[in-house]
Parts: sequence; C-alpha cells; structure tokens
Amino acid sequence: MVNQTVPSAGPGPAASAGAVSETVAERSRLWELARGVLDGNWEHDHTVPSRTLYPHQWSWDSAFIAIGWAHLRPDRTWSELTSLFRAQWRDGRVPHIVFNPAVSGGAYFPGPGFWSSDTVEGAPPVATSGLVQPPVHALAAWHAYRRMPSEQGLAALRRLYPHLVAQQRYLANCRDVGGAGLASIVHPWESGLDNSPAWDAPMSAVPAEAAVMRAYRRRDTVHADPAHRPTDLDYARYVTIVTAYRAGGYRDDGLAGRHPFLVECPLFNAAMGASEVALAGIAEVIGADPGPHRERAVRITEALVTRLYDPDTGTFHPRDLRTGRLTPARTVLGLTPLILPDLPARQVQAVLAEARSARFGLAARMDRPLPSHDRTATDFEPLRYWRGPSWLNITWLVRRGLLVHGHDRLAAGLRSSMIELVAAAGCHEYFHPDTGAGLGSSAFSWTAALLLDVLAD
Ligand code: 2M8
Repeated sequence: MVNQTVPSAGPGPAASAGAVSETVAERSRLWELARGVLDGNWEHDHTVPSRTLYPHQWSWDSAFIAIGWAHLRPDRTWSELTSLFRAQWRDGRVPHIVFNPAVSGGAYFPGPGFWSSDTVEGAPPVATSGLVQPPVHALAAWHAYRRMPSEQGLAALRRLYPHLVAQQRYLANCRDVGGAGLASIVHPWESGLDNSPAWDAPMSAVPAEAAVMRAYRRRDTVHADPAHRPTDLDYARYVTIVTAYRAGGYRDDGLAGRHPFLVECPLFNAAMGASEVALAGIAEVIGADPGPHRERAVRITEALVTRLYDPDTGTFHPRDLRTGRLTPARTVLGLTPLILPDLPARQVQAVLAEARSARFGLAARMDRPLPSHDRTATDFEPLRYWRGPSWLNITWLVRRGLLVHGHDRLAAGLRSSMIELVAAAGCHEYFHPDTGAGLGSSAFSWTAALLLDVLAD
C-alpha cells in the first residue's frame, strides 16, 4: 500500500496509566495495522466500511473514518466528508448510503434499485438511500480539525459549514414529528444500532412476516454468520418500513398519521445536540455567529432530558411515538447523552451509575469491553450484532462523554479496553463482549479510525 504522506501525529508516546502493554513497538504495530485497514478500504474519494459487507459509502461511518484519516492523511478527512455531502439531498438530508456506481447493484441488499432515489425530486444525481443516520458529522469535522489544524482544514470547514447547518435544519424542521424539539427516526437503520433490543417494542408493531424475504436476496449473510446478523423477520420489517417511506416519496409531512416506525432515539438526538456544540466551535473559527448553535444545543439537551430520561431507571430510553411510551430495554444508547456538555449533573450522575453497574461494567480498569446491551438482561445476545457485542464507535462516543464531564479515569478505562480489543483480535467490526473475540468484518474502517484517534491521545 503506497502512502506518500508521513503521519504528522504518529502513534505518540508509549505507556499511560492503566493501559495494556503500550510499548513503542506495540503501538507502532497497531498504528500500522489500522493504517493498512484504512488504506485498503479507501475508494477514490471515500472509505468503504468493509470491502465485503458494506462496499459503498455509509454516512456515520464516514464521520468516524474522517477522524482516523486526520492522523494519517488529513486531505482524506476532508475528501471523505466532502464526497458524502456532495450526495446531500435538496431538503438537507444526508443519505445513510451513497452507492458507488462502479460496484454492482447486487453487491449489497438493499441496493440502489430498491431505494429508487433517482425517481425522487431533490435527490442528487448519484444513487443513495432515502434514510439518514446519527448526525455525528459536525462533531467529527470539528474533532478532526482540532486534532490536525491547517489552512486546508479551515478552508474545508468553511465549505462544509453550510451543508452541516442544512443537515441539522432538515432534522429540526422535517423530523420533529413529536413537536417537542427532538428529531424522530423513521427506521431502525437510522439509529445505526439496527437490531438493538431498543427497537423490539416498536418493531413488534410493524406488520411483516419473515416469508417476505423470499422475494429478496440478502447479501449480508453471504459474508457474515447468519447467527450474528439480524433475523429474516427483522429484515422483513426493515423492508416494510422502507417501502412505506418510499411510497410517500421519502417525504416527511404527515408521517405521524401514516408511518409504521417513529421513535425519538437518545443517541441520535444527543448527536444532534453535540453537533450544535461543534458547529458553534466551527462558526467561531470561520467568522460566523456561534450564538444560535449554542442556544440550539441547550434546547436539544433540555428536550432530551424532558422526553427521554426515565427517573425510575436512571437512564435514557427511546420514545416510541406510536404509543407515546419509552421503550423498556436498557441499552448502551442510554449512556450516550453524556456527550452533551450541558447535561445536568443529576442525569450525568445517574448515567454514570448505570454505566458502572453490572449492566455495562464501566471501570477505570475494565475487565470486559463495554457491551451494546445490558449484560444482565435475558435477551442479551453476545454474538448478535447490536444485541450485546462491543463496538468501538459507541465506546469512543461514551469515552468522549466521560472526558466532557471530567471523568478522565473512567475514560482511560475505555481507551485501554479499545486498544486491548484490537491488539488481541484485529480491526474487527464488533467484538464478543465477554471474550473480546473479533466478530463481523475483519478489516472494518471505523474500528481502525477510532483506534488511531485513541492511540494518538
Ligand atoms: C450496519 O447497517 C447496515 C444498514 O445500514 C447493514 O447492516 O447492512 C450498522 O452497523 C450501521 O451502523 C453501519 O453504519 C453500517 C455500515 O457499517 O452497517
């Protein structure tokens, strides 16, 4: 793999308190491993999450990946985000998949033909999905810039700023189905945690039968163990929900009366709030007004606390707008509002207690990685995707949240845990939450990218 640029950051100094054997040699080995994954997944102007499972561009993957490139090739940070936002729809939505026309339409299900974005007014010339993903992009752009400030980065921020603002405006104006200042997701794929137990309650109301999938060919189960992936019944419901949204031309007006899945997600809205904080930072360096972004961040945080915090469980839960109720599962989604700097002390303390409990096992020295679901729950599944396994992007976000609120020792526990996972198993897509064994794709981009980011700390 050719790489003409010498990393300006590099793996950094060896050893930090509580870390795994962070010798210079080991850090260099991990650095090169991660670099190899990102280089191998680079595709002319973006990075695929995985060559096999996900051969196109994914929205929130690109945001995390952009952070990793800042440590190797900052030019690629900006190329990654620029190529994604080139596919932004006229209404401001940033599609969750941008299809590479050079890749066969059958390589991924559901492919471009299923989404039919070309028939929709306001969609870009390139084929995309019609859904979105958690808006972590402003957060990522700002984080990457602060990691590696440069004239090129500043110019990129200037170009990206109006697009990032339009992305937030779309969510605030078109997706506030509940009318309380939070954005709703219209599909579990929009959460990024596709088959999380968080969606079991709202998904059970979506009319579908597993037999629906006989009409389609899933591609994910060709590359990954079906026992680790969402079930056919999950997929039947995924298809049913997209079909309903697509039938309305992916329009958002009147969703409350007609759409089968409408949920306010804590992670999605925490990302939206944290991105307003990041936009305030960006606005300051490019000479725009940070005030409105700060105000919006405060309002989103307030709405999140009012709507999604449950004082009885002491954590955040998604709200199902079809029933008006909070969904009962205690998943890792509940910990992610920590990324909001204005989260009140009461909620910070409650979420910390939840994170440190046997459910998630957060500690300054983790004995096992952070799971995606409550380990003590009867429906905890250590192998199945977002129903138990550990993921580095979520661990990275929770770690950021801990740093934002000054819990450096706990943040160090997560950092060590991330490094240990990759040191032992490689840059896997996700990891067994007990043994740390690598699962899913073995050369996964956001794992590599976020490993680089924590190694550089
Ligand atoms: C997974 O989601 C896609 C659908 O978007 C899939 O399963 O085919 C999720 O892990 C999601 O968070 C991620 O962005 C995507 C690509 O890595 O894969």
